Amino acid sequence: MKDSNQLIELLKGHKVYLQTHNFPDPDALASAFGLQNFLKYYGINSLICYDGKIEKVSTKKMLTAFGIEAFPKDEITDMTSDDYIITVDGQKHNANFTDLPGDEVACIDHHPTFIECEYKYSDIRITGACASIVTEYYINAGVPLDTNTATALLYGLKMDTASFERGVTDFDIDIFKYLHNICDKELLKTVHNNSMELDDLKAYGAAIENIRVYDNFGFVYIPFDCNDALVAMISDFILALDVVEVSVVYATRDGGLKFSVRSEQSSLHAGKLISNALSDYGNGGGHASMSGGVIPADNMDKLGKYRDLTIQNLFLKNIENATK
Ligand SMILES: [Mn+2]
Repeated sequence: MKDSNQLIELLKGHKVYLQTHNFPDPDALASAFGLQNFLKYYGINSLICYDGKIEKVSTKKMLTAFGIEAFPKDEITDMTSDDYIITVDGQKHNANFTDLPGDEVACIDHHPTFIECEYKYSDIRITGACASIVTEYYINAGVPLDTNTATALLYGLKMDTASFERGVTDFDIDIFKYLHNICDKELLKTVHNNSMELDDLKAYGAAIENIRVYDNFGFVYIPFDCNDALVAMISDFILALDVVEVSVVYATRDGGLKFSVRSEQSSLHAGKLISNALSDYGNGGGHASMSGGVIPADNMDKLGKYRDLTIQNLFLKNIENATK
């Protein structure tokens, strides 16, 4: 168990930023918000920041619903190398984590580490959501958790675990029980409904039209720009098919390709699969059950004339190797 006093002592007297991974999702924002309020209890003010955009309308709505203030990096012009950064729901050196001027002194995350980084305070645990780790800070330190913050944390936990069906641990369930008793159930329902956007339907349509299934491997290309969250949603959607146990979904993105992989097979690690499959063309990584990656625009030529076939073969070859 981590002693949050160490974190408080470390931050005292410094300007503190809570940086989430780029293109933050509900868990990243809820975790940063929860941590921000936790630190406030000790008189430490902090600012939530991120690179990229908040693309989903539902995630933007979440900010309004819970009163979360988060700033894109372009709006933060006065950060210096003396300022302290806590990386939340992500780690320094990751492809989805922009290196800002501040000093990354602390990390609170629930993803596996791909590139080691020395933090003065590090709390990295593999759980369903980063929000669970942040909630435990309140419990262990006996810091009062208000209804609004609890509801935000529960929303993050719910979203990141696909309503407790993905990557969920006993720890997450204990935390759920705790948050469930405090949260505003009506508010949670309001934020949770209305999460589908009209544009999403277009992507679902393309997925239904383009899906190819080989054994229990589902493969979808969406021939237009989709945000990261939507690519991930389509991947979950494909996985819901009874015959599909591994899904690979990719869409056009900034001239390159954005990938999302899901695996229900315990013998097939989604993070390793994408990392290996894309190693010569781009990068990727993630959990055993879910992962993501990109092929940047510069490397698109490398895929050759039969791009989709090349990609498909990269994955099939690696699936074959992994399950040998
Ligand atoms: Mn997360």
